[in-house]
Amino acid sequence: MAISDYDADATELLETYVVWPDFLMKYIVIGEAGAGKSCLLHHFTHNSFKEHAQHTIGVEFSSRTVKLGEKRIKLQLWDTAGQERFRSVTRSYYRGAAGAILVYDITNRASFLNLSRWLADARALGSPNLVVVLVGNKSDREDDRQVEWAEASKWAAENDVHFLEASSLSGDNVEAPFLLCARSILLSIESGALDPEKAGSGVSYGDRALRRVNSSSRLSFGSLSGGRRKGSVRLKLPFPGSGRCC
Ligand SMILES: Nc1nc2c(ncn2[C@@H]2O[C@H](COP(=O)(O)OP(=O)(O)O)[C@@H](O)[C@H]2O)c(=O)[nH]1
Ligand SMILES: [Mg+2]
Repeated sequence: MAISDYDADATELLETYVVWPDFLMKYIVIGEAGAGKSCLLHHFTHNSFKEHAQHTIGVEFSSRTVKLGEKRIKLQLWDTAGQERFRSVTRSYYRGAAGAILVYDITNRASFLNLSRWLADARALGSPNLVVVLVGNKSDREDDRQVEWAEASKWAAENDVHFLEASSLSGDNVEAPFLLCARSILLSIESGALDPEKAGSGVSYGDRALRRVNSSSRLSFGSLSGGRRKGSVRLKLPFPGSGRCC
């Protein structure tokens, strides 16, 4: 048996046990201090509410791999501090982000009124194809609501961002913003608008994709090969929770 056959066997074995991602995507989570960014991320990565949340100092990193259709996507998640004094530090992490989860607190009108500023920063510094998902957090506190769903939905449409409400406490809709963002980015890749091989795109091919490129000298993603595609991919996105989304 040739050495390359052993290599092929070993690779197959590894792929059975190791989950290789097809893509890596950089996300930033931004918005006013106290909006619930860290709790939202914590629920997404740990499937539980973060008790005794403390102010984020500067920037914190976490990651989670999700599956959309046949694609495995490793999300690299940068949680930023909302306080003004950390602004210059946190802004340096915006560079080249593919996705932004922009969070406000539905019970705090000020956190909604400041959204334009956060969005402008993210658009100025993130990837040119930045996908933004606006999240109205704390939907469990309906009685204290200060921002109506319709008003936020209108703002989102005017500013060309996706929108939904979520609760990091109950877990309602906590996965949806991250999946919605990934789906939009994948569709940009599929349409040829976003090239993962381009620096600053905020997306790169993961090991699984590279392995396929190396072994067959071509991408075997079907349609997910940027502008070179022929067919089209269908992404099934199961949205957990019953919250509204547009
Ligand atoms: N009721 C409720 N409280 C939340 C929710 N998300 C966060 N909180 C609370 O809001 C406060 C700020 O949360 P944190 O995640 O630290 O906000 P950040 O500054 O945006 O990261 C904390 O006291 C959390 O317990 C939520 O969905 N519902
Ligand atoms: Mg925080």
